[in-house]
Amino acid sequence: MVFRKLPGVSASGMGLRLSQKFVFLLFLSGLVTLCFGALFFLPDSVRLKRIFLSKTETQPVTVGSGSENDAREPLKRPKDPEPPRGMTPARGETSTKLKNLSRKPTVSREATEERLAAGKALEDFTLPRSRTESASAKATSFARGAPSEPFSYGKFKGCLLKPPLGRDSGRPADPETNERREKVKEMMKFSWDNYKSYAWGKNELRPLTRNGHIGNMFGGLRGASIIDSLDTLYIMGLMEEYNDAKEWVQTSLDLNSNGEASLFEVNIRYVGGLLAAYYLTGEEMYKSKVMELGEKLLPAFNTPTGIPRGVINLGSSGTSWSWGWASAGSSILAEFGTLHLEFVHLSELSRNPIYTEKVMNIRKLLNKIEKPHGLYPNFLSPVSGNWVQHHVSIGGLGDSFYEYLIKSYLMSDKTDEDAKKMYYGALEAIEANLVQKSPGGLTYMAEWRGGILDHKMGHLACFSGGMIGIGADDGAPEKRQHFLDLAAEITHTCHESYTRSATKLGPEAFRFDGGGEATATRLSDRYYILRPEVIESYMYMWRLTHDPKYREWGWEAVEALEQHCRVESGFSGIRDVYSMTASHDNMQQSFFLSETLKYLYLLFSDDDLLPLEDWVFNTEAHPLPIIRKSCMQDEATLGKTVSE
Ligand code: DMJ
Repeated sequence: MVFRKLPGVSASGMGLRLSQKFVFLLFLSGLVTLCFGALFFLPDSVRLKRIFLSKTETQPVTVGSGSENDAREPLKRPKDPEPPRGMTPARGETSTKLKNLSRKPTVSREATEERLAAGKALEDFTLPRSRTESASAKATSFARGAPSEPFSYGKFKGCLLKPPLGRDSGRPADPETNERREKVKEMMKFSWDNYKSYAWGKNELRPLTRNGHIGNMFGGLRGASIIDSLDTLYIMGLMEEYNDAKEWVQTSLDLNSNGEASLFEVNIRYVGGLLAAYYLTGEEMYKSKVMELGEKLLPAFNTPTGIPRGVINLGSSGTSWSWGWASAGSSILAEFGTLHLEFVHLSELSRNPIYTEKVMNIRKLLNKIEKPHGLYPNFLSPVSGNWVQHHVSIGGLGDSFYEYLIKSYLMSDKTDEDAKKMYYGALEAIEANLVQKSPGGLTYMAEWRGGILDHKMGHLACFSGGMIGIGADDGAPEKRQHFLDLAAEITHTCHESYTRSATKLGPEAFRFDGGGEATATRLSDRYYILRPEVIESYMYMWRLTHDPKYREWGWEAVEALEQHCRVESGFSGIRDVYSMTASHDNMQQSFFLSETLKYLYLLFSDDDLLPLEDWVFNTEAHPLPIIRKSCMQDEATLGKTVSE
């Protein structure tokens, strides 16, 4: 609009009429409001925004949907962008690639190990150029106190107490146990082959419709089943399959995605899977991939408290959001509390302390904040650093936070005293407030809602048998036997939730009120999606006690999986564990390959396959080595390798 003096019209000031002035002012104030308002829509990382809104909360944009029942694997996943493709297999798309892959010469596990022993894989770690520059700039500013030498794979192997794969790849002497182990290996091969035939490169297999599932938990990253399977295939000696997986990571894993991902899921599956593959094989390619990915996760921590939000854009914006279903823009305990193991290893490999600093900051905040009855509620504001709701659970939303406390202590070669203190403190509060005994004598972990107990235990909470078991030995001397007994009791209860169903598989959640015990009372809790937690506890309890019942229980699970979940083209979850007429959910979850089958295989193997003296498993069952700082810094161990 152009303002000019009109002839013969009385005017004042700039020669504008009063009404024109008013319109002009109105326009100006509208413009200013618009500009200021626009600041709220800028990503957190934009400087302008930080200048103007530094002290205030930048309203978190919320995305996706999910269920408060399970932060680790939201049941109501954010809307699936890939509609089922009916019975049309994804074969056409992948067959050429598969043909090419099958022509590649197979590298045997022995050859990989020999090559490593000869020190050929010990090239210096290099990041892609642009990332190296920014990573090294950060490294310089944080370098004080960090070891200056680059990570040496040879030295790392020299610091292991035992060979990772044991004497004979963990093959048990007892023929029946070995037969059972072979059966589990066959299940893995069957799951893998079908994934490869029908869903290659997608995230998961839909075994009924014979196609791939992408989902939107991984922000456009693909191949979740491949990354999750690398270490399982390797320890099972399925080398042709392992080599196909490795080849895919090398040539087709595209980290330049621009989608919105769950920070937690990408961390436990992709970061964990790549780290484990690197530590087991020494292939530098895994290391550079995981470092590239790790750096993409860092912007999630750009919040006023440094507590990351749940969803992150993996593209250059690095914008992050809270889950739409999480109370008041909060972050979830089981999500931001399940980064520690992987991030410490990212620092270990890159010699860049920034990753450790990010997770230590979370630790510090949680340590300092007041806890109701010593418990850690599931929702925390990344802005104020305060709890948002007083809901406490050892199952979904809370679970792996506790797991990572004790595993951080173990992975630090028992030097991380804060983790130890926090773990045993939390366990004491859990015992005082949540652990219950049913009238029928079953020990279980109830949930806690602001002081009111909900007498329900989720399948997810069944990992706690194993967790309490591996932490028993480092508890106060007078408590050790008690912890081991508690671990056994919880594992027993979880086994009961399986034996009390028609299929001998356990429901998603079971209750101890309304007349029943260890059974699901709600229709919506009756499903089983190939989850590992109960079998995970059998595996740990077997290693800790060698009570043969754990192997028997594991075998019962194998038989039930075979009978109810095996379909023509893979394994599928079922909708009702109490019905013998199977209704399949058409999903072969990637954690079935990574966790359920791996834990079963370890259960029927000798203890020297991935010995607990050297390895901790992340929450997706990816083995990460215990970091022996003093050994790694010791000159004498340079070049030393443990003989396989
Ligand atoms: C896995 O992704 C991990 O075990 C996670 O910690 C929980 N949910 C699934 C398995 O149930």
